[in-house]
Amino acid sequence: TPTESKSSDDRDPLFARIPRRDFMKAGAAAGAMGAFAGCTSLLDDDDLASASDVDATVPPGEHDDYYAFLSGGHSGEIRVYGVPSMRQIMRIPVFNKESARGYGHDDRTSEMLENAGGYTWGDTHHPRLSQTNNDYDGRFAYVNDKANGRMARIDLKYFETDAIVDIPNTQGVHGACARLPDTDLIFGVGEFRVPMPNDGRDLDDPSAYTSVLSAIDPETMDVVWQVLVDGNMDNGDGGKDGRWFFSTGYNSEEAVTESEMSSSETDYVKAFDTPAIEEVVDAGEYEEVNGVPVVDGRKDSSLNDGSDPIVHYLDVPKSPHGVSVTPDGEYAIASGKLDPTATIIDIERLAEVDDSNDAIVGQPRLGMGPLHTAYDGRGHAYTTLFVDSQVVKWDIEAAIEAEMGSEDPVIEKIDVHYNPGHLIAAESYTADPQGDWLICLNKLSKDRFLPVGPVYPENDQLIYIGDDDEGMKLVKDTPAYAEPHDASMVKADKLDPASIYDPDDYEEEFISAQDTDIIREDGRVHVKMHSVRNQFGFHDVTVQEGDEVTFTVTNVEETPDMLHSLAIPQYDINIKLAPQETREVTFTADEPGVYWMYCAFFCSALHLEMRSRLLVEPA
Ligand code: CUK
Ligand code: CUA
Repeated sequence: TPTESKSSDDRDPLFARIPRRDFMKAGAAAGAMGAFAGCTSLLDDDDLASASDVDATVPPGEHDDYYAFLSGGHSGEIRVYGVPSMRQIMRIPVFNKESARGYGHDDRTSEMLENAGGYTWGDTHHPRLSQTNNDYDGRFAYVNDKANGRMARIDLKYFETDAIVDIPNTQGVHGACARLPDTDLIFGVGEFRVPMPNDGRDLDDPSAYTSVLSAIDPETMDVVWQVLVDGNMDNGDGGKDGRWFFSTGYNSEEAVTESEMSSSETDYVKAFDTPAIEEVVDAGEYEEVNGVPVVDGRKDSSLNDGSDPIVHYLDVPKSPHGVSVTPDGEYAIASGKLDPTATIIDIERLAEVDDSNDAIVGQPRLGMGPLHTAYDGRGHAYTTLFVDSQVVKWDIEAAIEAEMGSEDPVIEKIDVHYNPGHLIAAESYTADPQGDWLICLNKLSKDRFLPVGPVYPENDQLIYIGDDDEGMKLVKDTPAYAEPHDASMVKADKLDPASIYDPDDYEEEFISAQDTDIIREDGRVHVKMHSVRNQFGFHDVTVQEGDEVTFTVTNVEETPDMLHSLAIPQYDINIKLAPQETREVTFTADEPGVYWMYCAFFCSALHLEMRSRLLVEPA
């Protein structure tokens, strides 16, 4: 039936709030399009041929054109896909422990996770890659932890997490984005409002709760300042010229229940004038809370009452969710979520007008549940419609010329399956999007894949957007484990990952065959050993019950792809060792007995023989 391809699902909480007439309209359009889709036999052969024209096949042995970095939501990780094949090439653990990469098992990564709060999970939403001059420079990716208010950095030389900051004074860091053109600040957008500091005061006085925008130095990963705001925030994006940062927000009502949070007709887009905020910090006009300078950017702050406020509050309908800046840097476009429109903010005007709302220059009517917007670099915007289960393509300049609320700027809609959140077009977050591929990250897959029990995969759909005459083409379904939110897509030749480790890049001591040694002093045993096909530096390592044991292990191979690991199962250890990599692990040998240590990567025909004994003598 027509409605099966739509998300007209009466359990959908968004649906309950859409005005009745909008529902009717959406329903009618859905019915019409669904009926058409159900009659494929009526399409002539030409239509069918053009629908399969786009070739996204990448033959065996060939490489993709793009890397896509998808967040993994509350799996805590990042996934790396090749586009257009949509093959998952790698997973990068970030806030989660992961045994196959030894992440959270060796001393360095477990200390990093411990120092970042010691949580065992996180909720990654927005992976953004570092840029130089508004183009990807291949150095780092940054991603937020919405759950525990953290920000992590991934080193793209090794595709591994190398720093995490646990951001003080905030709970739930949602939007994550950089100040461009040169990624000189990373912003974490505070979502949940809490007392400041959250030390037991004002427990049940929500009017005293606050949320903050946090600015993080991308090199040191220190929080350098925060701005206190009214209402909470949601997503964010940076302007292209080093000045503005935009965040959406719901709950301008500052309420604590769902119905109160969505009661008012408008919420804020906040525009942060970041150099002005830095001046305020330099002038010492802040309060230090938990070691961070906190600037008051609330509406009634004295810093906001002149003609040049540090934070502009724009009234945008209704619980705006996504916000993204156009590739030319001229507009910030925010989506209404509970309103069928998107709001176009003219960034240059923002600095000129007395009333910030006068910088709103367009409000096209797009459809039900608009969430996020991506760009092709040809003047088009692509917005996900969560409730309608569609992607709508529209013309940005036409939307500025049209009357507010007009549907005229809409060029085309395509059904997606189902309930899309983010979508990402190739290099959409740079000044020069590629305009060919778009991935739509759908929250529900319903009937698209073989059933696997009550937990369904999500569906990341590949859409070709490179042909404005032929229109958008849905090319591929890709099941995804819970749950991608956002992604960044970068041309493959802009990244230059290492194929083996460079020992100069880490602090652990490189252990060659000659260095292999056991050092014992006062209840401490330091085992230094190399590993190579098909053995560890020692056949046996003997320690005393109660000894504190450190293994420093190097994989001395120089052949790419020749990984080993050191697994000591009964001590819950598995450290992975890529070629030329050294890792350390420390534990207390508190159980006497014989423990086989083995290599967990299938490294050669004698891989199973690559094992040694840990002998723990009773005290
Ligand atoms: S959010 Cu998840 S679909 Cu974190 Cu950008 Cu909109
Ligand atoms: Cu080394 Cu298996």
